[in-house]
Amino acid sequence: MAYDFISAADAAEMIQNGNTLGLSGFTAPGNPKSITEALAAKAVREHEKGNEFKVNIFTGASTNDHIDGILSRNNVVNMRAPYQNTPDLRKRINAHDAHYFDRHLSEMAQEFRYGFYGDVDFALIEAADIDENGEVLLGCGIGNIPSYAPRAKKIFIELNEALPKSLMGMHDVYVPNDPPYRREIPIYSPRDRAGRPTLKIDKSKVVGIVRTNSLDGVKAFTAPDETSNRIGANVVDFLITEYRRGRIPKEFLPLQSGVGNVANAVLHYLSLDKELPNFMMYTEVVQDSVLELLRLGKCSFASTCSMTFSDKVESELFSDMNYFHDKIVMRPSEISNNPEVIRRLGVIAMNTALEADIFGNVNSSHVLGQKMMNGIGGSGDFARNGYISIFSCPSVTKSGLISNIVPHVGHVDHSEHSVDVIITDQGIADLRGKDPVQRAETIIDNCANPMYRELLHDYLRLGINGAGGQTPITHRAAFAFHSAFSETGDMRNVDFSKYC
Ligand code: 0RQ
Repeated sequence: MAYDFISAADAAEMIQNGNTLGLSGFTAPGNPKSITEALAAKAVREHEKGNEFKVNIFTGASTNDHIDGILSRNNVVNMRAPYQNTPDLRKRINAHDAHYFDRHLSEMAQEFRYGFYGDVDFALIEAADIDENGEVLLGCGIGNIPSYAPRAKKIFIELNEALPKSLMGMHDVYVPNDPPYRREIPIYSPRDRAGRPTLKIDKSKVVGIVRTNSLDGVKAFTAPDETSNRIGANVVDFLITEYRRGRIPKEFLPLQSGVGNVANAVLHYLSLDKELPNFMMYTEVVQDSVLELLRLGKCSFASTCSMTFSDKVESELFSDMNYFHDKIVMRPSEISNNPEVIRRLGVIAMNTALEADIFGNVNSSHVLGQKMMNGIGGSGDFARNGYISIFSCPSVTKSGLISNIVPHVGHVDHSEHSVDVIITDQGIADLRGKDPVQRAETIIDNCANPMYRELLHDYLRLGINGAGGQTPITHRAAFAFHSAFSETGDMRNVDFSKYC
C-alpha cells in the first residue's frame, strides 16, 4: 500500500474543533514539527469567522514553540496533559483559558489504554522512516505514542528527513499488558531491551505523510551560575560520602537526573570526579552534558525516553552514530519512568524543587503554591521509587526576596515520605532516619539561607511551644512567608511574634 504525501495545511484541514490529538515525542525531541503550526493558522481563520476552534493535546511531556507556543498564543488549546513548560501555555493555564492536568509521566499511557481519557482522533507521529507494513522508525523521543497510536482513529506521519536512518536499533518499544494480565517488565539492567526497534501501526489508519526537515530545536543551556555550581558540588559530595560508607554498592547505581542548569552542573562535577566508578543512567531525558560523559566513558550507558540535545549536540550525535548507537536506548515514558524498573534497578533520583518545607515536603510545580510553572513531570515517578531520592534547589530566589525553604510548602508534589535528601547551595540535609523535628532542624541549619534561618527556627519554636504534636505546624502561621511575599514583596518581613 502506498501512502499519500500531503501538505501540513491539508492535514490541518482534516482536524476539527474539539478533536483530541496524541503526539509523539518527549520534551521536544520526537515531536511533530509542522502540522500543529498549520493548525494554528487554521484556528486563526476559524476564530476570525467567529467560530470556536480548540483541540485537546496529549503528549509525552513538554513540547516546544511549534506546538504549545504557537497553539497557546492563538488560543487553540482546550485540554492539555501531562506536562508542559512553555511560557505562553503557562499564561493560558493560569488565566483559566486552557485546561491542564498534570500527571506522573509513567501513568499517562496506561491510563489512556484503560480508557480514562477517551479516544484519540488523530495521532501525529514524527518518523525517521516508515515501511509498507506500517513499521515506524521513531525520532529522538518516544513519549506515549505507542499507546496513543492504537487508540487513534487516524494517523498523520511527519517524515523528518533530518533524522538519520541509523537511529534504527536505538529504540526499545515495549507496551506492557494491562491488569490483570501484566507480567514483570523484563529489564534488569539499564542496557536490557524488552521490546522492538520500531513502532508497528495500523497502516490503514495513515491518512497522510507530511515531509519535514529540521532538528529538534532544543536550546543549549547557559553555563551553570555560581549557585548551580555549589549545588552540583554538594550533590556530588553527598554521593561520594555515601559511596565511601558503602551505602551505595561498589558497582555504583544508575542515575536519574532532571533537566536544567543544576542537573547539568551535577553531571559536570561527576565527570570531574576520579573516585566514583563509571556509571549508567536510567532516566527520562539526557541533556548535552550526558553526550560528553558518554564520550569520556564516565557514563557507560544511558536509558532514556528522549535525547534532549541542543541542535549542535544533536548534529554531533548524528555525525558519530557508530560510537553512540549502542550507548543509548530510548524507551516509551511508561518504561523509562516505570516504578517497577526504577525500584528494581535502584535508581538514584535527582530532581529539582521550587521550594521545600522544614519537614521535608517538596513543591516542584506551583509558584507560591498558586501558579502552575511546568508540572510534576517524571520527578514523582523517580522520587517515590528511587534508591535514594534527592531534591535540590537554590536556598533563595529573586536575590533573597523568596526563601526556597519555607515553614510549609504552598503545594505538595512530593511528601516527606518520598524525600530522602534536600540539597541547596548552603549544604546537605540528610533526612533519612530522622523524626519531623530533627528533619526541620537539619533542613534549617544545613539548607536554609542564613538570612532566613532565625525566622525558620522562630516558626519551629512557635509550633513546639504551641499546639505541639509530632509535626508541630502552626496552622495560622504556616503560610506566613508566602503571605509576607504577597503583601510586601519580601518573605523576610514576616514577624512570628504576632502569632505567639
Ligand atoms: O523564574 O524564570 O522568572 O527567573 O522559577 O527557576 O531556578 O531557573 O529552576 O529552571 O531548574 O526549574 C522546579 C521549575 C525548576 C523544574 C523547576 C522561579 C525562578 C525562575 C525557574 P524566572 P530556576 P529550573 C525531569 C523531571 C518539575 C519536573 C521535573 C521543574 C523559575 O525543575 O519543572 O522535575 N521540575 N521533571 O525565579 C517563586 C520559588 C521559586 C520561584 C524558583 N520558591 N517561588 N518562584 N522560582 N523558585 C524532566 C521531565 O519531567 C520532563
